[in-house]
Amino acid sequence: MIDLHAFPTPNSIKVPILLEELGVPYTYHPVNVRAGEQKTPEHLAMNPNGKVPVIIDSDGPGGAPITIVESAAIMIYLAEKHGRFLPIDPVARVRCLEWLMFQAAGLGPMFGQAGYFLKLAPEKIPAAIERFHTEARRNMRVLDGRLAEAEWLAGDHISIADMATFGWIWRRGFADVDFSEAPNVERWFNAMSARPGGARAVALFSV
Ligand SMILES: N[C@@H](CCC(=O)N[C@@H](CS)C(=O)NCC(=O)O)C(=O)O
Repeated sequence: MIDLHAFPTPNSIKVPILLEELGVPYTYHPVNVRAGEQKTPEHLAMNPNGKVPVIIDSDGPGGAPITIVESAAIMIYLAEKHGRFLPIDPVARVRCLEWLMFQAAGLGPMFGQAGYFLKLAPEKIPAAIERFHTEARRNMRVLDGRLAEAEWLAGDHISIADMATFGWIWRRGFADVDFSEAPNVERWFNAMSARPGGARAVALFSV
């Protein structure tokens, strides 16, 4: 059994998409990040970085419980444990890991910072808005280029790279990014949304 501590956020939704695709049972524990619940002592004991998502797998390595933070690490752990969605073929595997890292270190942070400076910052800082919004849109075009040449990010088959990338494309409005320069991302997003994992994870986070 997996305990999922999360909230309807771009980084959180990756995990229920994968759990649904794997058919692994889990219990969702909402952590209201708008109310600061990610900074409580109980949450910090699980994740000293004070963020979501976190999972606890009661059946971890050697049968012992394990707590895991950082969404990309969670995705790799679950994919390896269940032997799905992290390709074995060396080329597809390296493509999967490339796009997983692109999301975690590039597209995700740029969308997050663009949204912060556009929507939440107490003062409007034009240089910061210009920097991060431009970068978010550029990352979207890079993603579009990959999806123009391949059906899925790792190649012919869906992988954890697609599931990880879905969250910020789902929440693209926060960063003021759309599909106008990214028709291939739109095709891919619609395909992801129509799959059981995408549809059920979105429904979970819509209540
Ligand atoms: N690198 C982390 C980022 C996690 C993250 O930024 N989570 C956000 C929600 S998408 C959060 O917890 N925000 C609340 C906060 O920063 O206090 C991961 O991929 O898990």
